[in-house]
Amino acid sequence: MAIDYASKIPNNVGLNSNKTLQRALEHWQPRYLDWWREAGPVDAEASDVYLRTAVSVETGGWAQFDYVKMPDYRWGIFLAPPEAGRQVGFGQHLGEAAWNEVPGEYRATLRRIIVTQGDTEPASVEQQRWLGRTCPSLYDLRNLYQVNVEEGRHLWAMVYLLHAHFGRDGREEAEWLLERRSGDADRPRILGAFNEPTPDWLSFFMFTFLTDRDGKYQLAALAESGFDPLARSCQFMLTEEAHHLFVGESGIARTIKRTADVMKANGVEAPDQVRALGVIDLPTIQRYLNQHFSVTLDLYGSEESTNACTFYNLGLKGRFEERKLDDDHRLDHASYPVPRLDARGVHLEQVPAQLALNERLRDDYIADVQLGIDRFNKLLQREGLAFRFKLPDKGFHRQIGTFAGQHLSPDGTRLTQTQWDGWRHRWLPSQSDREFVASLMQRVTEPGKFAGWIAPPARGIHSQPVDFEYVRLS
Ligand code: BYC
Ligand code: FE
Ligand code: FE
Repeated sequence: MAIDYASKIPNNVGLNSNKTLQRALEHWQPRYLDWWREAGPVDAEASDVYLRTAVSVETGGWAQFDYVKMPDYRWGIFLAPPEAGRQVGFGQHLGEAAWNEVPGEYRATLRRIIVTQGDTEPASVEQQRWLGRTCPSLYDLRNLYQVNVEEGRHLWAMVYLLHAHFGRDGREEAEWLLERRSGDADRPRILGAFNEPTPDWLSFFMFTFLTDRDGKYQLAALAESGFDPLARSCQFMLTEEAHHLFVGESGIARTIKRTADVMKANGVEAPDQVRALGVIDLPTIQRYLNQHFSVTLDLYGSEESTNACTFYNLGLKGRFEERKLDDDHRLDHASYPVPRLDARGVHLEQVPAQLALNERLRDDYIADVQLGIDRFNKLLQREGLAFRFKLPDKGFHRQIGTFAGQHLSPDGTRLTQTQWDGWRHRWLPSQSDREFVASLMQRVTEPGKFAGWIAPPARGIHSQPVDFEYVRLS
């Protein structure tokens, strides 16, 4: 399924044959570019960036690498190929033909899901706006820009659905998606994590390792949707997501590697001695991990949610890999354990599975993050270091659901306010941690050279050497 690149808006949805929709999107396009210039990556307008662009949505055929100026990137609308005879795979419409149009009574609910998803995409670009100024290498700068243009395209994917299926309301929502701004006091982005700053590259790698992984799990749940255009949009977005997760995980691994090398070469372990050698000490990396993990856990919503129950029953949002699960896909009689707090502490309680879908997705996510942590710990083991990373308890530092307003330590012990105030700096990045990390963020732009706090990658992008000129700065 080739993509029509002759059009102003590259697409594989036959935009040419729907002039009204085409005009509406062509009207939105310049406003999108205004947003990109105002809120997207700084100093990047004129640089040539070695980017991957989607050219078809077939396996293996969707990535073409070449130098592109980012404002000329061909943002477009690409749906995964349709699946003949696809049926709704869960909920009360199980087994009915999947919908190509929004069922009337589900409009408001579905629009809300799409707007929430769409809002995160430009938010992340805004959060990452300033990072180009402190890139540790051209290789990393290129990866940042690749993530940025693809998050921009994910916004396009959701805006297409709003324009194509939600009429005037959808067009208004598409405008507002360009109006809200990450961290803005008056018009913030919708979800908490997307209003947090991403001030340095350690935060960026944590964000792409942890928060883009929420993207993976939420998109996978939406890729099961009975509303076929949403399912196919999300399937294609997931293929791009894999690279974002790679950028995060490999970025953290390279940071750990560099620290380990310096620690061994100098025979030091104490954090201040490690810092004096210009690398990030492992306990600081752990605190950044705690911060980003806990903020991202909030993105799954409350443990028990009637919203999630409705999304599932109506066939709008499934579970992770719903199709591979071996049960009745209705969950009328199933239960699922959720954490509850009482005077004694945290315990698990079985509740109706339909109400616990947020918790289940969060648990699936946590298991996936743990695999990444295991890989970091293998790396430490290979390096002969005793330090190990550990995910904090899921109740640690939470703002949404059962644990909101409570204080738990990373090992899950309930704390008083005074204990929390006294100890939180051990577990979350302090002002001085952030200042230290910021002090290392020196821009390196000579091909093949890397900032002192991070190891080079094992290989380059798309078989290019590591010292390839991934960005030709203007
Ligand atoms: N911050 O019933 P509840 C990505 C609200 S990331 C602020 O528990 P529900 C990406 C909630 O909206 C994937 N508010 O929640 C990653 C509700 O509001 P109302 C993004 C929050 O609805 C990196 C109320 O609290 N996609 O793609 O079951 C880079 C009660 O909530 C938060 C999606 O999230 C929060 N953290 O679940 C780029 C998928 N959590 O009704 C991109 C679409 C909850 O009182 N979204 N609230 O006004 C959804 O499926 C659901 O909206 C949520 C929340 C899972 C987010
Ligand atoms: Fe995305
Ligand atoms: Fe992403």
